[in-house]
Amino acid sequence: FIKTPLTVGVVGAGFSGGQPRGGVELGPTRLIEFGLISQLQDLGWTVDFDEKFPNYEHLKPKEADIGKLKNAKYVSAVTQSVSKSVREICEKGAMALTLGGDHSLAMGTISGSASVYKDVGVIWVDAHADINTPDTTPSGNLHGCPVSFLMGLGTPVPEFSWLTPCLPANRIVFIGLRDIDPGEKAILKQHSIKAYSMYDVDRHGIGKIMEMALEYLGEDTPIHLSFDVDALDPTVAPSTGTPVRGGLTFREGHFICERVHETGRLVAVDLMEVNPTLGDQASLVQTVQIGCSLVRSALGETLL
Ligand code: EXY
Ligand code: MN
Ligand code: MN
Ligand code: MN
Repeated sequence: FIKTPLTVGVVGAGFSGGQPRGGVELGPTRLIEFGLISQLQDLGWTVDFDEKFPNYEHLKPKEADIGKLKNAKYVSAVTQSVSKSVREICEKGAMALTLGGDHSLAMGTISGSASVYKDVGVIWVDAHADINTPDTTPSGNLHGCPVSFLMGLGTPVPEFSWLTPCLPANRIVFIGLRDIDPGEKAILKQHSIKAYSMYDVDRHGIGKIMEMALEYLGEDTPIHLSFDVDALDPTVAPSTGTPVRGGLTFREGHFICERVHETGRLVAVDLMEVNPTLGDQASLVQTVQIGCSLVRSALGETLL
């Protein structure tokens, strides 16, 4: 999967157009200020990172909404650009690490990894299922929709014609769910999508959940881990735009990352929805630090 010498390509995707709150575009800057790049180098990785973050402002169209989909043209342009960046990293045999930014970015990251690894399996760690379609979205916020766009569900949106469906329903597993809209529940059921809610985590324990998830995806499958920090309990990761009580503990979150690292088949990681402007200074530090440590775990820090 990932060629040696182990190389990770970092995409600092400071973008907030998939949701209404400002600040999440500062996630990548803060994660890097807190030392993420050198931490990964200390783990033995060669880090391919362009000091200047991609600037997406020039992609911002004047009329950005499409019907009720807010900023849809902007989201489309940015995710298309991210898709290309991730594809190029994967083509080199490096690991693609995308720092968000809001979770609409996963339209780009997963279409990018899936274009290189045709049978990629996605582990989507989130309080939310992010599987609303243009028809079911209650908010019009596209960070609640990336999975349905990747799967090609709902009324097609011409502006997203670049995004050809690349994620079959049996190539994704959700972990940590606890805030799902009725329309999303129906979609999960209709497509028999594998989803472990917090109820399942409590019932089985995170160790068993990960074994079931990995077995489901298959033992030869390249893995794309898409980690929304709001999967963690708000007491653990407070600085995020849509916090929901009753989430993963510090250890459960890290265990997920450690276990996927251990497979040796992790090809892409997204760390999404860190919003360093929400909450006080202590919340910011805590959330950014946990973001860094989740990434380090996924890249092999905590296994002996
Ligand atoms: N399901 C709600 C919506 O579609 O608006 C909330 C989505 C929040 C999504 C966050 C990023 O995970
Ligand atoms: Mn999400
Ligand atoms: Mn979420
Ligand atoms: Mn290792």
